[in-house]
Amino acid sequence: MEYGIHYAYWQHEWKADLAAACRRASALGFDLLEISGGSLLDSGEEELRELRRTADGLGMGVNACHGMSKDCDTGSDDPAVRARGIDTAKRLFDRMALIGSSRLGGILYSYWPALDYTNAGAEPARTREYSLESMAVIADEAASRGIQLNLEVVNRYENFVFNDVDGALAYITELGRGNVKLLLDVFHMNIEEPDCAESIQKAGDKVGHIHVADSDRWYPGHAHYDFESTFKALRDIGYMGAVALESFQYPDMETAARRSLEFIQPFCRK
Ligand code: LER
Ligand code: MN
Repeated sequence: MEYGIHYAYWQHEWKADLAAACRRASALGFDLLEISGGSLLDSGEEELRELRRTADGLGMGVNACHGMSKDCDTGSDDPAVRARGIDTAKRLFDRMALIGSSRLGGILYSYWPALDYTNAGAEPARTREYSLESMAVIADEAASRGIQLNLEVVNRYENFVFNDVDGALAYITELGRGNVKLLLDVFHMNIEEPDCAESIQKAGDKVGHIHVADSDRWYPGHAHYDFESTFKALRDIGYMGAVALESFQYPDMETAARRSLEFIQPFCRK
């Protein structure tokens, strides 16, 4: 398994220079740089080409993760908002071509963070229908460009469409698109899943990407999340994809990155 780092997301300092972030991640020992959809949309085309040249030169992978903003909510009652979400996904796909990335994860099926996490005022069944309708369009467009989507399962305080593996599997089964899998983030799983390893087993070949942080969202190894059983379950299902660090940068960015590497890399290489 490759071990990556989702840095630009938590540290806007890095947003300004993606190629530098890639060099820094590679120098630390990561195999992959994960960048936010926001950085993709905000960066100039030349900057993205430079990121690709840098990543290719270093043998680094680059992938993207995006949470739709509320005005791009793909499950909104407002057709104009849903259309903006679909258009944002297409613009992300255009930018991904520039960096040679074919995997997009995140909250594409709704918006994030949903601080009104009860989705007040909306009818859950209708929200889900609109979300599925938008995602069918987005997934088909992604498939035509050879892109895999990994829908992120987040905890109840951040979204409401689904919050656990059972709900997410039911959603993607109903969607019925072969290029749509799940992004399982152990921070969210630790809140919502009765048994994280069992949930990974249940998701099986639908696991498309993994985010790691410890139970307190510091670097892995800082608190009490059971990485041993999680990585055993990933090996059991034959998961060969990427694992990306998405933690708070405490006590500082460098220390968090180094400690997570020391702790997680041995699991990835077993
Ligand atoms: C947010 O909690 C998260 O896990 C991100 O990956 C959302 O895109
Ligand atoms: Mn995540």
